[in-house]
Amino acid sequence: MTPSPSIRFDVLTIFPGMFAGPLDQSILGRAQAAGLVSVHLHDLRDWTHDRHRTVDDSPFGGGPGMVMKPEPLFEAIDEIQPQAETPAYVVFMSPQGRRLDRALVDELATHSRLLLVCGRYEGVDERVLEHAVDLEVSIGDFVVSGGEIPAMLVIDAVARRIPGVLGSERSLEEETFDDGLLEYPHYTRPAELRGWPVPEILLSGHHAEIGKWRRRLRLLRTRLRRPDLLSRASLTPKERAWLEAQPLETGERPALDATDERRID
Ligand code: 9D3
Repeated sequence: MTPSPSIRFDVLTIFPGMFAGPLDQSILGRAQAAGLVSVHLHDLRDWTHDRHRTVDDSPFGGGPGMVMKPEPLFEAIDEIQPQAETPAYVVFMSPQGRRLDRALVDELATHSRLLLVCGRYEGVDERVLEHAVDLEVSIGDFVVSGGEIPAMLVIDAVARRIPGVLGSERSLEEETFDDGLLEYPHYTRPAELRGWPVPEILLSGHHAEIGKWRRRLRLLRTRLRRPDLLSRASLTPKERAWLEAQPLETGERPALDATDERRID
């Protein structure tokens, strides 16, 4: 038996209670029960020294909002780091960070231990970022209320890259068929619902034809919704030529109308 790689997440937050539900369900719950993933939550206020357990202060130089005080963060990180054999790669969740994508998820999954630090308030004292943080990560160009939900998202996405976390057949599938295209549309029973039929081909039992139909829809749908993905997707020259020849409005439902900004024409 080869040992299964596992990953440990430490999370530093003023809201550890936010993490209980989401991480204990479904795939992540099973992965934790199987010992493939562990999540250790730490309440930043445990490293304050005043009666009010203060973690923020007003910014030097003035301006709106509050800043996370550096001392509780430094002391917490110093105490959490030796709690396991390997020191953690320290990630600060921040709107100023590197945008999370598949490549970054894979990079993060190469570490056996991640310490995710969740920000609140307008920001954190810059010295923490300079001296205690390895990487700042953003989940996208929109504002959320703090680093906790972004950290959960990182845990979910990174844990899925650990062998055994998904069903073995499913993770294999994700490796083998990761051709950079969007998925084909899915249907289940009933074959007709409120007058809306399932595409006839799917009921035909002609598996080769169904496979071709699905591939065509994946190509058309990727071009319509995410043309940015096509340059790096694995298409045969024949498929590229076929797609070039298709009218732009093919293969999508009418709900995508002329004003839809995803249209490329
Ligand atoms: C007014 C300037 N805002 C910066 C865009 C202040 C601000 C808003 C929200 C500062 C921090 C936050 C809390 N957000 C996060 O901590 C956060 C976040 C995000 O808002 N978007 C995308 N990724 C992330 S990761 C952490």
